[in-house]
Amino acid sequence: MKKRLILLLAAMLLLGGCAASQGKPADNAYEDYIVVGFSQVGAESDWRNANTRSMQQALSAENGYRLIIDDAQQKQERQITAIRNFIHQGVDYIVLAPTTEQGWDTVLAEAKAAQIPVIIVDRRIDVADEGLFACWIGSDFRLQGDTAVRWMEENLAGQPLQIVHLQGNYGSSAQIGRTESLDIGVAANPGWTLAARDSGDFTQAKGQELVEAYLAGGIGFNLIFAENDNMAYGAIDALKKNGLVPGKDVTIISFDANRTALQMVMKGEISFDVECNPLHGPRVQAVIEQLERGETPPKFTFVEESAFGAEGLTEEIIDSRGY
Ligand code: GYE
Repeated sequence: MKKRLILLLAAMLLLGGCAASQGKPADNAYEDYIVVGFSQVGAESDWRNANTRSMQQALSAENGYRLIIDDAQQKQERQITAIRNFIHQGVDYIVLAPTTEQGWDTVLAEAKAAQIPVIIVDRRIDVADEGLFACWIGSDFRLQGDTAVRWMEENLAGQPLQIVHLQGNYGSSAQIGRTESLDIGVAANPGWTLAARDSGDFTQAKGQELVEAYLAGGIGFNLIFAENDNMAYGAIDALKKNGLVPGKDVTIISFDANRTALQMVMKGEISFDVECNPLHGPRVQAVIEQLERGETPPKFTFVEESAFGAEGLTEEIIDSRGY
């Protein structure tokens, strides 16, 4: 409560005049102001930016929150520093979208000692004591990978596949789950071989760089399994630059199902895109409300997701989606 009051005073100093002139209740209005420190992975992809926006919209001042976002630029050390800063500032809640699964025990023990509940979103963490976080909300990345592999088995049956595999940043749940599925698919399908595999860190630039390097190196392939849309965009640019037709010369499988990518699915450039839902803001808000009421939210919540091929996909469907 003490920390809320300090922020209340700061907020009143900043907003006092305008709050009064707009006729807003000036005195007790910020007493329930909830301060949330959000350690975000970075801004590496459209998915990530949609995720950040969703958090900003839900944990807004109008909804009674003061949200402090730290962009870790995909570096775990930066996230650890950000969490320590949040503890130091005495925030009410910490939300962590972790870069990787490992390496959180120490800093989360510090948050626990400071009695700050930690909510994990998106990727998972692997800690010895699950009491170090209140709950986790995110996707089943292995299920996403399995959905992609099943589509390949059903739709490309009997075709020999030379696969270029663009991976996300190593050690992240999204990379681990999607990679596991492809590995199992390759082992189970005698006609499938891995032509090349590397991490493109979930970015468009690295996706393009890798595919250009494979083409320049004479590596033959007819399918790209990109672990997110941005790497798929980069791959498509690289193919086009080299006179290859995405969707014809090379089949592209992707993850996230952002609007831009779904347009490419409609055009046939991406053959199949597995949805990964980034709209965690309202889910985190609901969890904080539960915690505020003294309730215990479910420890693990998986969001529901689907997947898209060109069949049945329309502009209306794409427009109606939230990202
Ligand atoms: O697929 C990718 C992002 O962890 C689900 O990270 C997330 C992944 C997402 O950069 O685009």
